[in-house]
Amino acid sequence: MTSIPPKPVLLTGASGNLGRHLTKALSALGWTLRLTDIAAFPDPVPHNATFTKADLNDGLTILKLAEGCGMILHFGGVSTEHPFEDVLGPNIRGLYHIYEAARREGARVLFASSNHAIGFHERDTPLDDDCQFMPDGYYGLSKAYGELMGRMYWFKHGVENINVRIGSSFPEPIDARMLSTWLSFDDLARLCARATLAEKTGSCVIWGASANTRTYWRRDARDAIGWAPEDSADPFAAQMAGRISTNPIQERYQGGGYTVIDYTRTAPPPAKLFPR
Ligand code: 15L
Repeated sequence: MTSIPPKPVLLTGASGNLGRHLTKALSALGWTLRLTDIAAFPDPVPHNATFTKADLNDGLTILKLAEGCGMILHFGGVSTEHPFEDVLGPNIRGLYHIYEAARREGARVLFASSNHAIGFHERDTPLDDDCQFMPDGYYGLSKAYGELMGRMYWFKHGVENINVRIGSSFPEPIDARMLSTWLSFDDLARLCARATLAEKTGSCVIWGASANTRTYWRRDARDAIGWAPEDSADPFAAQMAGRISTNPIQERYQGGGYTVIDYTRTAPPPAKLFPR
């Protein structure tokens, strides 16, 4: 299999931390990239890439940007917890524009989903890719909606999509929770490459985490696309020991700090998610 996609790849959210790393890694492989973001691109644009400043709310521009592309790596939109009205445009309407563009171009989509789509699962409950959505805020809810949008576009229009439930993609783990959720930038770049080059993907879910022995997550579609993480948070274990919060709710759930943003429940949390 060639390592260069036959058509250009559209990367949204190119000016963010993950987008900048992906730009560097994928352009170094010789890929032709179309970069876009609502914010200016802070680095020199690689010679085999172009950058267009655009708002995901602007469907026409997104359609034009995707013209001739075979893959859309969708990292754009609001990437942390925000009020509902701020999430709505970029993450819901914007995602619709991405999927309409993919449908028109016959392109595949990699959707940067998040662990916050399942954040209210308890940390001691290992999850498979078909677990229930348990969003821990408006941001996580938009990611759950995004995954469902992918499923609909696959069944209805044959648009392939890989939904990567990213744990915590940072240069290094910064707290004890990330010993479970950390995804190295390099593992992410290799995952995007495999998702782009795989012969078929259907509509699938991948847990976006490195090979962390303390992981919360198990089965997913990684074998089908030929990806396996090569890095691990394990070597940071001693350094992260004791880096936990004092909030028992935050420490109980997989979504960590996001679960306690605007948390107003006063009764103790339910012992089970779905008591029967
Ligand atoms: C995310 O989805 C965010 O984009 C990132 O900034 C982190 O907060 C991460 O989740 C996490 O859960 O650590």
